[in-house]
Amino acid sequence: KAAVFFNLPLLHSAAGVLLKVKSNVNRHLKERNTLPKIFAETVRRHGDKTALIFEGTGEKWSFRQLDEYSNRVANLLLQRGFVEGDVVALFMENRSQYVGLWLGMAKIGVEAALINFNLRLEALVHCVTISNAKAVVFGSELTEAVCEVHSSMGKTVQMLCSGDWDPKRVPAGTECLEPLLDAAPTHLPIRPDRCFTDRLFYIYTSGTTGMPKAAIVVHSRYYRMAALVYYGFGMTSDDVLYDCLPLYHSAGNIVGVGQCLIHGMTVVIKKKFSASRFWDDCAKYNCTIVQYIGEICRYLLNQPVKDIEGKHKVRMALGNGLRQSIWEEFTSRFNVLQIAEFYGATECNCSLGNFDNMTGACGFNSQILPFIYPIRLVKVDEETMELIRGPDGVCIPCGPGEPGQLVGRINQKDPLRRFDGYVNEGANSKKTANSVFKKGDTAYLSGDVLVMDQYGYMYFKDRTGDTFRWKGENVSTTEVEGTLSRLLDMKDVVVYGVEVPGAEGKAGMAAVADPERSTDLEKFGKDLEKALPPYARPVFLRFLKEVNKTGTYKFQKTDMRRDGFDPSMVSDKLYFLDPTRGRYVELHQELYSSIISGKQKL
Ligand SMILES: *[C@@H]1O[C@H](CO)[C@@H](O)[C@H](O)[C@H]1NC(C)=O
Ligand SMILES: *[C@@H]1O[C@H](CO)[C@@H](O)[C@H](O)[C@H]1NC(C)=O
Ligand SMILES: *[C@@H]1O[C@H](CO)[C@@H](O)[C@H](O)[C@H]1NC(C)=O
Ligand SMILES: *[C@@H]1O[C@H](CO)[C@@H](O)[C@H](O)[C@H]1NC(C)=O
Ligand SMILES: *[C@@H]1O[C@H](CO)[C@@H](O)[C@H](O)[C@H]1NC(C)=O
Ligand SMILES: *[C@H]1O[C@H](CO)[C@@H](O)[C@H](O)[C@H]1NC(C)=O
Repeated sequence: KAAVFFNLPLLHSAAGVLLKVKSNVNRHLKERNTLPKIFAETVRRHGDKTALIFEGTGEKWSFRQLDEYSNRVANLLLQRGFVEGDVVALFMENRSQYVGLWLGMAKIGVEAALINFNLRLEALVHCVTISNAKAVVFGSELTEAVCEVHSSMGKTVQMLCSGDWDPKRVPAGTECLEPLLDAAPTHLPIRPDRCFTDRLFYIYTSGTTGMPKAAIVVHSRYYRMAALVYYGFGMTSDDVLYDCLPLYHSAGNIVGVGQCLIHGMTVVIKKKFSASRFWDDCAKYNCTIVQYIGEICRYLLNQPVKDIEGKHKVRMALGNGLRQSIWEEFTSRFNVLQIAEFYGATECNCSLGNFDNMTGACGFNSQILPFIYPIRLVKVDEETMELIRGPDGVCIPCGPGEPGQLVGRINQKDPLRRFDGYVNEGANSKKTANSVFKKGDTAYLSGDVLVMDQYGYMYFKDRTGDTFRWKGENVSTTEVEGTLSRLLDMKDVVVYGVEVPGAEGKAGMAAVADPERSTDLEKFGKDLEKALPPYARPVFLRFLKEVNKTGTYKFQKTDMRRDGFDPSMVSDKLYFLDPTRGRYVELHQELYSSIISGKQKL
């Protein structure tokens, strides 16, 4: 086995960050602090400084204004009989009051369920129902979506509408929020006896399959996620952060907005990511940090070169999912000095951070600090994600270069390492396993495959279940997507495996969003031969106008996987990589039949 060479100065500073956050968490625990109490301290320090800027309306709120607004929310809910532990669903798109609403609820121990504003019908009802919400606060822009499902929600659920409302269009009994808030007192409500490990709000994990799950976010988790990023990447309260991510997710609402509430940073909230306006906004507001997620960086590279893209003050891009294939192009073209790539899900305790700007890495291994941060990579069947265990029944740790699932040991007594789980209990058991580090322990399963190099740097390899096997090799869809997209001028490319009767494993298929039909297949085939080994080259291609994405720009593969490569099922143009000719040919019904029958070799 190759040895791992640790970068000692890096480990030193990372250990420092962890210990700092840990000691802060312990202090907040001891003082029975909560996020609203920490925010009160931020208001005391920063008062009239701008807390939030809402790009779009240009509205600015100082820390004091945000505090007063959230006090009104808290007082209104108290008047309405809401008590600690009640849940209120928040369903709004572009409301500048979003942060003030959930913060106000938190001030009296009411928990917000942050509902994805793209949801409709069953999924929307599901999310509201599992949260047990007593009220729904919705933005007037979503009136129609609310009307569609109102009859399926409990009769006792109070409805409050924010914005330009029309009493004739909203469900019967709906009240308009703003006049009620204007009438509510601005003084600080009496604080409930909540502590750092109590529930703050719920965030729904964007299941690419099945219904969303509500993940519990406790005060300490909110603090920890925001603080690890703040200290780990050396931010200051003078930074200005550009946050164009949805506020119903942890990246936008915790990692981004948390810097405002906890550390007094000005945060610019953009209602919706816009690739063409991105650098203009950054320049306009003097932003020094931008957030990214998923495919945002690729969309920016896809834009025509503009003067403004080099004339901003952005020094750091913070996020996760920047593909290795475009990492350097991104930093050099946009002149961003540091990529602060981190890894970590809302409900996961095994976060990682690339604290020293190492190209392509999302963090580093801390085997050397097992007592501070017990995480590791363990061997799995990459296709099924099943853990591979040794003769003693314990999982097998990976060496350098060996891909494995990231796991974190669970210790419920340690606030940094507890697992708060999901609202629906059944969902919990799939995310934890026993005897992972040693016999009888419990660990959190991230579901993601990473690989570590000999220096201990960790690189993201693939999402859950996204690896498939073809010709005896493991194909990482994330890697292939990155390569194809680069070859195809940054187009959206989705890669997945499809079953072919009689063939072992799954054949690779790539769906390419190409509305203008500008792909030169001849050239693409040649480029592919240089860029990818034979087993990783997609056997089938599907060209379509656009691919479906989640609110956080993750591709939705389920439908396409189901459609497969049957020309009678798919109206888009399909192609097949003819192995004898080494080029893509159109896939028509006859060719399809001969592939299915095994006559045509793959
Ligand atoms: C929200 O967005 C909709 C559509 O984009 C717009 O009509 C409405 O005025 C916006 N409301 C606010 C409060 O920004
Ligand atoms: C951005 O910085 C410039 C120069 O320091 C200053 O004149 C301008 O007012 C700032 N803009 C904002 C929105 O703070
Ligand atoms: C980070 O790495 C890039 C090259 O990938 C380099 O240009 C930049 O100067 C580095 N930034 C810092 C802060 O070291
Ligand atoms: C593919 O992954 C499995 C486990 O997931 C492993 O046993 C096998 O060796 C891998 N194959 C290759 C060619 O890397
Ligand atoms: C995209 O989503 C829509 C609506 O859910 C669905 O009808 C359509 O089939 C999807 N498209 C693809 C290519 O999967
Ligand atoms: C991750 O969260 C789990 C669940 O609470 C916890 O037990 C574990 O210690 C955490 N891991 C790390 C590395 O913080």
